[in-house]
Amino acid sequence: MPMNPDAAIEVTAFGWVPDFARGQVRDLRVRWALEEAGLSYRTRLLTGERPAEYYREQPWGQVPFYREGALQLFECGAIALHIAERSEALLPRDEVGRGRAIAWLFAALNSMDVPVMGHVVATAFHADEPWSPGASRAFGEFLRGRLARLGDWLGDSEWLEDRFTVGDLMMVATLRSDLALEHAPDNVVAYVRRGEARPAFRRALDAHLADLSPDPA
Ligand SMILES: N[C@@H](CCC(=O)N[C@@H](CS)C(=O)NCC(=O)O)C(=O)O
Repeated sequence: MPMNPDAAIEVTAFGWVPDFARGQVRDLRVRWALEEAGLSYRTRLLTGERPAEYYREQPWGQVPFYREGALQLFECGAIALHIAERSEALLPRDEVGRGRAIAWLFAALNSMDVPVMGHVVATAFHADEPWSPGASRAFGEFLRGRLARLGDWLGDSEWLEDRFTVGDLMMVATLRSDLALEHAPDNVVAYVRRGEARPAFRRALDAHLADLSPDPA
């Protein structure tokens, strides 16, 4: 869906981030879910210092933040689930399919995001610390174990269950950084590339990048 300044749904994103974060900020996950669901949205871009009031919206001052009428949501998982409830493209209607999709959504944000973020923080964010190499090795090993099991689960399947769901959206989004994928078996890398090839993902990525100014405010 094209972005629409009159849309009822507003997504808060950053108006500038450093190069390494472009294409990785989590508003992209929300945009992708909206694209899959066929829902149009507008963006509110945060630039410069975050205003004190913003911490009353997102307790840590982070993005994404989602507003739709009286509903205000933070946490990309909660937002993605809310969007998925509106569209069978993301959440099967039958109880079993719906439950499995939600289980994978939690798995992405818990079982997988913890080792991914631990590895990123230890390896990249604190690269200059003396403890970085040891912590990076430990998280790398933890992550490799999780990715190997995910590869076993996937085998040669296209998606985590018998069709694409919000669980795949969140799993692909969680894994699509070089630091994570360098530890992944080939079938997991192919799975992530399959997710990134979806037209809805491409539209979301283009819109995310188009909203980012080249210079900090
Ligand atoms: N658990 C939150 C994490 C959000 C998050 O980490 N946002 C990052 C961008 S991807 C952010 O706003 N970072 C700036 C900061 O923490 O000050 C979610 O999944 O929505």
